[in-house]
Amino acid sequence: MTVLEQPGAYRPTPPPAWQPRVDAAPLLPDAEPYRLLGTDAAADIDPALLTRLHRELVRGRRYNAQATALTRQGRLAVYPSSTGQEACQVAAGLVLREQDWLFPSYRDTLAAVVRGIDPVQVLTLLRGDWHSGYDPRDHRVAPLCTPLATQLPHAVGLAHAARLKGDDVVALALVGDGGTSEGDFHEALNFAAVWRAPVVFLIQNNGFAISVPLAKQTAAPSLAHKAVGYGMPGRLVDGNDAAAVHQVLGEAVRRARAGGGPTLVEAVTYRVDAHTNADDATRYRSDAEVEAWRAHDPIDLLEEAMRARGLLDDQAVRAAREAAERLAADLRTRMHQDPPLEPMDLFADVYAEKTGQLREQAELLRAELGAEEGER
Ligand SMILES: Cc1ncc(C[n+]2csc(CCOP(=O)(O)OP(=O)(O)O)c2C)c(N)n1
Ligand SMILES: [Mg+2]
Repeated sequence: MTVLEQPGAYRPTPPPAWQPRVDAAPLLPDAEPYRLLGTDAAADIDPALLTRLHRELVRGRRYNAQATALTRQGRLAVYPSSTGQEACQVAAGLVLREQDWLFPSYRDTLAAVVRGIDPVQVLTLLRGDWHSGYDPRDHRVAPLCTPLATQLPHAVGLAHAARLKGDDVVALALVGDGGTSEGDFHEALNFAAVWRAPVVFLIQNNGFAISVPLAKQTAAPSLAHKAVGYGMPGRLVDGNDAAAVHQVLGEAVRRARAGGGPTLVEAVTYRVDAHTNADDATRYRSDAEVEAWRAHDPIDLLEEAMRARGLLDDQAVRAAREAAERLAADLRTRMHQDPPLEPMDLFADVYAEKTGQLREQAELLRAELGAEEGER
């Protein structure tokens, strides 16, 4: 007879795993989105940072307007504008060190531009010309990701691998409010916390997943609260306050770099334009709602705070706008040129080794191109 078979002899004690392992309270986000601009603490922000943020916000607004115009001229297949969300985009593009990695979604082209990639290269995917117009390794920016939230496990994998190798690398992954409902979001956050991976997740909560408002997406108190369930801190920040987003992301990046593990940041912002140029937003939201958010505009908030400190005058605003016009003019000129395209490139760089199906498709295309050539 074994001890397990003796009645009353085996009284297992609960294993320690059932007990809470960390105190939940320090992980909880603030009740209200954190703000800096317009508060007393704004007096301490580095003037050089404010000037940089301002220049990039103004350039970003113009870049979005120009890219949207290019869709009407048939030069871009589709454009998901980040107008209204520039504070998140600019902060994400500026907050990393050179060796760090950014993992953007399709909406985060401005963050990639701010990080230093040529805007024409950034827009190549949305033009439909190539898989990605830039080499991710050149600027440590992963390809723009259209399948929702799939960039998040990639970011965790890269960050975890860097840590195992002893490389000083932090990954910053961007995702939308809608993307938080994907399984990839759960898997990425869970493993990031278990492995204490040096990764920061930034949710840009812009109110909608195409036409679906956040209230239909989740019953959570906030998206930042989701962090607690994974055992990482959640931060809630005003996504239109560029200084606040930059500070909160900066703290999270430093924490990750120091071995403190991941952070989930929810930036509350608003998608002022439609989902893309192909969407009619008037079908699911009111003009009054959009106007209310225009009154909380990221550029206005920053300009007000800078003028209050004597850090911005009309001449500086004019100079920022002129720089933005130069970017737009350059984008127009170069996006109106037809790039030389090699159709067979469609099959390059998809897999290290082409699958049978891809080889078959490549042969079909080659035959078709050959036939066209013969007809000429
Ligand atoms: C896995 C997957 N499912 C569905 C879609 C179609 N889709 C494209 S954008 C989008 C809405 C995403 O909303 P959100 O995550 O809030 O990002 P936003 O567009 O607001 O920046 C959906 C459902 C997709 N791209 N990928
Ligand atoms: Mg959204």
